Amino acid sequence: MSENYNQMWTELGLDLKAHEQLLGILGQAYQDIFLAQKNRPEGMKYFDFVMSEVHGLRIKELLDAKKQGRIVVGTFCTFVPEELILAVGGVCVGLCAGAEFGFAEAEKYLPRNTCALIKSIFGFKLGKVCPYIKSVDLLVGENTCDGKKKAYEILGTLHDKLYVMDMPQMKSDDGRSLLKVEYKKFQQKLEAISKRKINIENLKQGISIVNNKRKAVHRLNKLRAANPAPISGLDALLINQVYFYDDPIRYTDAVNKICDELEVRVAKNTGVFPVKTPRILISGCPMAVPNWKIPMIVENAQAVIVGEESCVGERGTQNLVDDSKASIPELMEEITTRYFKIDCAIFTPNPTRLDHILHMVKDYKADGVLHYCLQFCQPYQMESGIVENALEDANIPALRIDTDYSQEDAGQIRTRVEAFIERISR
Ligand code: BJ8
Repeated sequence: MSENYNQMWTELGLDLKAHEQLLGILGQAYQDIFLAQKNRPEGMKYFDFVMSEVHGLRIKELLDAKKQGRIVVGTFCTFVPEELILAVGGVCVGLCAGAEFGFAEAEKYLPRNTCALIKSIFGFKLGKVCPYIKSVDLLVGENTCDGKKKAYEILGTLHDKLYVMDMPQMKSDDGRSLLKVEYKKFQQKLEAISKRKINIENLKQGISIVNNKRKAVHRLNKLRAANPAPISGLDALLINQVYFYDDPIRYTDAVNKICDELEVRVAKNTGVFPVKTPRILISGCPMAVPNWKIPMIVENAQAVIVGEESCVGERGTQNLVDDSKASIPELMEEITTRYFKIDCAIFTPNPTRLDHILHMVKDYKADGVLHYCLQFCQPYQMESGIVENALEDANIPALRIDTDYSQEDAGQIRTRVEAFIERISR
């Protein structure tokens, strides 16, 4: 970290000792997992810097933005439209929830058999180690899975800035209307706390900024279809994780720069792994920072991850908002249209997710799919059988892994992953 931020963290109410411990563990993990990789693109230096300053400089930027009268909004789900937050001049940050920290504290409020992602939200909050959750003017929950839905009721007693958005469960006309109404209510909430009105200009600008960010990651995705893969799955995942924290314009610029570099690699037929390296698509639950366990195991076993069918990945970033309309109601309609296409497993039925996985296998020339679930995540665990059947029908090898954030099962997962890689290498 470039500066000593102790005073800032103290003022935010962090537990400095616990926080230092967390940063120490993360710093070492980052060194071992990311910096130890070979043939990394030069452009990854930017993302390394962002990660090294994720609790430092970025938090300072958020606090500076607040001093200028801008609101900071924390989110946990890709259904929260960043476009509206930007339109009121706000800053949107996705809160991580990807580490096993403070679980003993979290389990005082949540049943033990709650998914690790939800426990992590509580662990970071209760352990006083997350400067983001301490900086927000609004924390947005959403009624997606039952676990999150009920957990927000409890989180609301611990955090006074929580706002919960209702969510449809079916892709019906009524479901779409519900989402539209919820986005309208969210717009009003944002306008009230920011004291700024959404108008055509700022809304179009918000849409354009987020569309550009998505276009940049679409460009990155396309480049990953090349063989040899020009970037590791770990680095590509990191870029997808930083998507949620960084300033969106600066991020877009950095992703486009790395894409320029990767284009040269593709033209020269060079990559991070040899041409015959088995190619794997990951599908399932989102992998929030610093959840790197599965990709690390896969790539250490000499396979390359070429895509993520995940909310920290293509499920979260596919599709743009049509910004050609000339009125706020029409633009709000287009925002609803774009977000309503997200094929999260909370929807029943959810056939477009299957289509998307099959397309991704084809587009990225994957040899197999690793279906990744967090234990106790009912929506994705329930869907994993449906996904597996669809892949079997299409003759695509699949491996189902259910895990959590601990390292206890790492050895067992490694053995299964290595056997799978051997199977798809033949
Ligand atoms: S749109 S995937 S980000 S809800 S892992 S908490 S589902 S029990 S994260 Fe998600 Fe939005 Fe859907 Fe995407 Fe529940 Fe499962 Fe836990 Fe999960």
